[in-house]
Amino acid sequence: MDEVKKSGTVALVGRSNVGKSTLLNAALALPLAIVSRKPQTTRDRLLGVVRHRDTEIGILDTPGFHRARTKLGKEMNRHARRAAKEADVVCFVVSLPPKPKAPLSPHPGDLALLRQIQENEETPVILVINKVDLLRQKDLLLPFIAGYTEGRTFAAVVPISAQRDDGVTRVLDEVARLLPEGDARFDEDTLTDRPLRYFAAEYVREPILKATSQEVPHAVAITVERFSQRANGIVDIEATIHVERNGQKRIIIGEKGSGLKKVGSAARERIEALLERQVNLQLFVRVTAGWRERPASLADFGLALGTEELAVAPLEGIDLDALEEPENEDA
Ligand SMILES: Nc1nc2c(ncn2[C@@H]2O[C@H](COP(=O)(O)OP(=O)(O)O)[C@@H](O)[C@H]2O)c(=O)[nH]1
Ligand SMILES: [Mg+2]
Repeated sequence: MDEVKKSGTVALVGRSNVGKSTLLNAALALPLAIVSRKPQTTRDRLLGVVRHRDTEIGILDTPGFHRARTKLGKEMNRHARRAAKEADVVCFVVSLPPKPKAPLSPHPGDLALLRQIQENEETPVILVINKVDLLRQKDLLLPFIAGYTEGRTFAAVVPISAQRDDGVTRVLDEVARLLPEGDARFDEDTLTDRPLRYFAAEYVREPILKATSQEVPHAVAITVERFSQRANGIVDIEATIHVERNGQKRIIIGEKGSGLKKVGSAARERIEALLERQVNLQLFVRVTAGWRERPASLADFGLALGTEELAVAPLEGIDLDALEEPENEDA
């Protein structure tokens, strides 16, 4: 491995569902972050560390900017704003629409967000155009890109397909080019700043996002009560699935517990792959009414950023309706 000569962080920011977490996973060559077609899958920021040639890149995956209806949603937007402020480089990720057809124009929510990010920060911004695999008529791409770049300055523009790992190396090349000289900040085998139990919780949430719809995915939070390893290496995990209402609890448990069983086995497989250990996973479902509005619950569930105010108000002066996003139909 090359000696590290440069180091720094890049924040992946953008609307929900454009493929930020998929891009992080492609860069890590590991499905660390959870991905789904539901908006607001990512709830806080997640750091993944890659060594790219002579550069150590800390990649900050963030929640998608969206019109927040709950305290949870507001915290999520703040996580993203803060990551964009702190990072050395911002990758502003946009994507082609699920069924691209001419004429393609930029999403108005993207333009509103760009205005705010570029006005308030001196940080260089790389425009990443994701999901180019959806485009059969490749000649539509250039005018689409021009819709973003006209009258704006980007440090680079990189069309990619995060899902097919196409163009991801170029994103890392461009990020590395913009990072300052410096020593490695992490051990060579450090992958993330999050503890394993964080991923255990996320990997329980992921199959629930996939199996449920409408309000249920948003009303779910996971806490891990036990995470311990036996002498023979087996890892025992006990986790609670918090929902807001009894009806949601019934949906998750399913007929004779079949729903919960499916969630448990999908989550267990995912956790075992990360830990490379056999896992014994026990799940409980509990109604914690109104948790998304209760600061104490958000703190308990590890979703609060804290009380410190951002120097820049999140999403000030943005047409929030432009950020409305239906569930993604692709993938
Ligand atoms: N067709 C296509 N779909 C993608 C691509 N990248 C991500 N997706 C899908 O878009 C959805 C949202 O992805 P995710 O990474 O969770 O988006 P995020 O909300 O920005 O983090 C998922 O269903 C992904 O599988 C891509 O390059 N091409
Ligand atoms: Mg995400």
